Amino acid sequence: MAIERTLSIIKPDAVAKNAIGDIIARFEKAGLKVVAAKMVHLSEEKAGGFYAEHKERPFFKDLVGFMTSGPVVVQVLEGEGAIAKNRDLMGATNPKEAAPGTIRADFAETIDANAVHGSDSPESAAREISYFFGNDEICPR
Ligand code: RTP
Ligand code: MG
Repeated sequence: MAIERTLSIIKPDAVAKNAIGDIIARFEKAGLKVVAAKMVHLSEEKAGGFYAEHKERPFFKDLVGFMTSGPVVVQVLEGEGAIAKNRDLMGATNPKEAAPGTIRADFAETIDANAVHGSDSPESAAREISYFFGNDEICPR
């Protein structure tokens, strides 16, 4: 399988729980490398633009409110099949449906505050990575 990059966000609920290290350890143990990372408190504009695909959905306002409620940690993860691997590690969107041992099963309580984001396709990964990082902020290793 090809080496890919994907965008991961540790969301405000997981940052507030002091779970940044535990979550990044799961990525590293699964063979993914962090090649870019920063902590940022998103503005409404930045969070809304990030989730623009959901603009017309009933949960959009709550989603932007949640994503701007505290700092997040944004990372680029690199590795074999990184996009699907990260989605597998995350578990289902609704933590109540997430498989045991996944990040959302272990760190999230609700569908609104579900601990992590991960790109869902090569196209969204490319868009999301460039939404947060310039080429000079990504460190191949
Ligand atoms: P994410 O984009 O954050 O990685 O999550 P996802 O792909 O698993 O889910 P997505 O469909 O892209 O939805 C983005 C976020 O919106 C919230 N959501 N709420 N109330 C609802 O029915 C509902 N559906 C989605 C979730 O917080 C989800 O992570
Ligand atoms: Mg999504």
